[in-house]
Amino acid sequence: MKLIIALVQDQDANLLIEDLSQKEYRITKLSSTGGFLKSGNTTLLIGVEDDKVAEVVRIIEHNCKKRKMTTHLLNADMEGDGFIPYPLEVEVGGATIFTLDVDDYICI
Ligand code: 2BA
Repeated sequence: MKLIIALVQDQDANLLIEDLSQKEYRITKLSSTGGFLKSGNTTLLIGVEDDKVAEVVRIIEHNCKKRKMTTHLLNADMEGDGFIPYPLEVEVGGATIFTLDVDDYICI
């Protein structure tokens, strides 16, 4: 069994969850915050059999779009004291996906 951890944009989360649920995947949705933009995003935990990982990744890819976002906030690794005087544009998404081996799966 695998645990898929998918970081997606909030705008894509509802349709993605609907799509996965219709195909009977079980999902936990967590509200999360991106470390760089410091804005909200969504983390999904999806436990699946090994042979379903590729299908889930395809469904995520189908529902999650790339978007351009701008920030004026400085990060810890940038020089300066708070704000960037010009907008910094970054491309976010479609999705960041981690796939982990699951040692044990117990529902009591
Ligand atoms: P954020 O950390 O808010 O990052 C938003 C977008 O900003 C990233 O999009 C990337 O395009 C850009 N970015 C991030 N760090 C940067 C840096 N040091 N310098 C310049 N640009 C930077 P995505 O790569 O699509 O990531 C979207 C969200 O997925 C991230 O939001 C974060 O919450 C999560 N994520 C991405 N990679 C991750 C990782 N390796 N570990 C944990 N979370 C990750």
